[in-house]
Amino acid sequence: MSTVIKGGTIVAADRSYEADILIEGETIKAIGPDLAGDTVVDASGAYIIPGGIDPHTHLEMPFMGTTAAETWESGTFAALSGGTTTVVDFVIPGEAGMLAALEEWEGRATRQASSDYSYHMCVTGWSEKHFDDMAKVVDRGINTFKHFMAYKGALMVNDDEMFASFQRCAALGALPLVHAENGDIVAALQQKYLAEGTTGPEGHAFSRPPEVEGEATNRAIMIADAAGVPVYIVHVSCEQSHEAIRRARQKGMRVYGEPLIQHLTLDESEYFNRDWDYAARRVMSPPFRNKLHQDSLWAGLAAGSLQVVATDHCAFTTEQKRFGLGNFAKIPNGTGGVEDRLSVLWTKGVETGRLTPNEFVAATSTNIAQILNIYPQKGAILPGSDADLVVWDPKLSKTISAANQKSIIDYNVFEGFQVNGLPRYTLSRGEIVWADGQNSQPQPGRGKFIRRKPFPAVNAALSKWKEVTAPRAVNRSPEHMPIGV
Ligand code: DUC
Ligand code: ZN
Ligand code: ZN
Ligand code: ZN
Repeated sequence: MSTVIKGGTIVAADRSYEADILIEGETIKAIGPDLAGDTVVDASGAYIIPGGIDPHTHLEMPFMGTTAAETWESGTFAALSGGTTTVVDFVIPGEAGMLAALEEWEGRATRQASSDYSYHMCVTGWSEKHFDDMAKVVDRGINTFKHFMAYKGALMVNDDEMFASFQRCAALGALPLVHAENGDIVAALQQKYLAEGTTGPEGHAFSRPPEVEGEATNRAIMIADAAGVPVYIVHVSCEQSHEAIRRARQKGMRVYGEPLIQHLTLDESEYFNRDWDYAARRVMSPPFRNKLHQDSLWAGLAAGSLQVVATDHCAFTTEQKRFGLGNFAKIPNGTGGVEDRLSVLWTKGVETGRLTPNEFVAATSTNIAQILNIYPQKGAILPGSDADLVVWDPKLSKTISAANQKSIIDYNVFEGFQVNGLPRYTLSRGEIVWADGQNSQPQPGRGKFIRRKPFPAVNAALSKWKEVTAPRAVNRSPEHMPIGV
């Protein structure tokens, strides 16, 4: 059985061109003019883009005394309906450690996922067991480790723990990810605002100003430099953080920055002079910022100092948000976005001229695949790549509304947004899994775990301290080397 996608314009990260795509089984077999296949998918008048990759989701995550309500079943189908064919979710170890948590995540994902998926492993403390478990996690096909510099008393790691973990990442060829907010200052500001009687959702924004993000981003980058490892900063929301990333990149460090579609398009006015539910539904960390910060993020995407656009999809119901009535610090942090990332970015980015269609593809798919080391299996339209393809119709439009979304949450932070550009078809490994207007259904269990190998790249530290001590011992056993290196 073969499928040919005919009549469209292929938009890759590096160029756009007209060609047909022949798919055999789950992969792309050929690209060229006048190809024939058993089934024809009509792409006339449309673009063909590589399936979106959302590098940042929290499906069914236990967090802040509750569990994110978006399930693997609803979240991954919502993703496909919006043109995202792979999600990368965060595994949070509990008392039983990383490997036990991984089993839990795998249990949920294998049964429920309609889209392909991968994981990042969170490092929430440090011990000899963490040191050992990280190697086992890498052997399981996970090459990224996430560190929270915020959420004091819960997920937060201190600098010594982060430095130990970063050094371990360097030795394993893994990439550390960082949630960069100064958790000590956030905790102090939360107490201050609560003591002053500011208990509503606006207190959330006041207690997490851009300075706490800028400080932590700088610190994470310097610790990464000391450890000689690249670093990826998640949900970059402000100029202070973006500036730190720009500066490091200019010095030759591999530092990556990930803004979210929410921070690009929603601003701090969402928290002020609103009814409680409206504002609380938009409480996430970092909070939404003002227009100057938004402009900085858009500029970074165009200039390449920020590389990817994610969602941090971590969706709670209104009822769950109300756990924080009377105390903003207890409002579960998180918003949705996995369904709408591509259409909102197309409308607010490409249609406005801020991004080219090729930059759009780079930020939603190709750059992510490269940074996470799954390119060109994912993120590419090339012979041999997985046939994760979206027939992207710039003339399809809709008004975003919770009333007709695939997400099972009772609201949508983009409610009322008019978007142009939607998938006519989404193909996952060669199969049409979403067709506009055709009542597509989730296929729980269809999604596959995507293994990610360690990286060839390390950062030769700019810091000099290692040169005057012992040379760094890098443990690179052959199974930790990517193919071709
Ligand atoms: N921020 C959120 O808003 N939710 C999940 C975790 C995070 O860091
Ligand atoms: Zn040991
Ligand atoms: Zn975070
Ligand atoms: Zn997150």
